[in-house]
Amino acid sequence: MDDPLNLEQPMKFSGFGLIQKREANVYSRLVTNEDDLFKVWHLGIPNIDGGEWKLHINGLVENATQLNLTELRELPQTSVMAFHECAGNPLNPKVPQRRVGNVEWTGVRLADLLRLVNVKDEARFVISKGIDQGVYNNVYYSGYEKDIPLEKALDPNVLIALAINNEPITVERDGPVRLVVPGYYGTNSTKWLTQLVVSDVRSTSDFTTKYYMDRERVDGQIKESPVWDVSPNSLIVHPQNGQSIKPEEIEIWGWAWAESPISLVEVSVDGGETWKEASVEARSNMEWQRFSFRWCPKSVGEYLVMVRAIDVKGNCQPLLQRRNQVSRVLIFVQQRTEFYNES
Ligand SMILES: Nc1nc2c(c(=O)[nH]1)N[C@H]1C(S)=C(S)[C@@H](COP(=O)(O)O)O[C@H]1N2
Ligand SMILES: [Mo]
Repeated sequence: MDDPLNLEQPMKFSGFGLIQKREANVYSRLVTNEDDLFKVWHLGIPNIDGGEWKLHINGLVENATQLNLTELRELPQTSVMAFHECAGNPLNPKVPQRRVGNVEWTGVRLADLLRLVNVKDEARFVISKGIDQGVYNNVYYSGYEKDIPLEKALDPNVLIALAINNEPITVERDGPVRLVVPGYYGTNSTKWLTQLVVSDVRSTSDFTTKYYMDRERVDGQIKESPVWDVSPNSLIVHPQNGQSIKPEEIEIWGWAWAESPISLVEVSVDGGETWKEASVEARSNMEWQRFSFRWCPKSVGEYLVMVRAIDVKGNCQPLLQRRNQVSRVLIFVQQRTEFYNES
């Protein structure tokens, strides 16, 4: 259906070409249930036997190595709670989807593994490879491949994860092992992980060069930037798009997040004419942050409620045409919110 205002609401399940459900109540908790967290895959779900699974670490390292599941489980385990956001459809990267959740991952720090193999001086990137294979956008791929800068790979929040919300990750989602890169878009968190390659250059895979590469025209030139850091974004949990409310005080609330902490959230109840400051909780590690704003509608009618989050670096959600464009819901204020009750 044509949606000129782009009044998108969060989706529970997604995938490219899969079912998209619109349900906001799954977002009412700080920690998203694994069942409620979106799943995205490009190539299909591989057949992995945990007993056979190995993680190979090689490239620009002194001691290339491989670890099996038992060896990985014996290394020190860390937990990180973090927002997890999909950058959207790579064929349509400016269309907002707000496939997002906030979950706790547990596993081995990538930094610990990199210390184990002793990274060479020339190293600049860590390339991660997933074992899934299949066809995406009419091209066959024998694996999924991403890269992150070495500096990010050494961030203590970056994990080789074995569990989500204290449960072992399932092969259906991403198991037995996946990379998790908190603060970066979901695309960088390679699932069904089998190989890490330390490199002095970026990966040449289509998933890093063709897809998930933002392109913008600056002074007549095309400027490319990898889809890494998550830009400020927000999700209105209450009220929901299309909801009818009574002319009484309500709490407009939701979540805001970015690679850097969010320091300010602003709300507009007049379609962006005027903005007021909401209260926003301080960031705890890499979690999303709750914002809230108390508002009493002055009269019955239709209201376009908008929210924009601003991070500590001053980056703000743009109004339109970006994956993180200003969040909005259209709501109705009326004396009675229930009608035609025929029983
Ligand atoms: N191996 C592999 N890893 C992958 C993908 C994939 O298709 N294959 N999709 C990526 C994308 S685009 C996203 S948003 C996240 C989704 O992770 P989730 O399904 O656990 O939510 O996984 C990323 N990692
Ligand atoms: Mo994604």
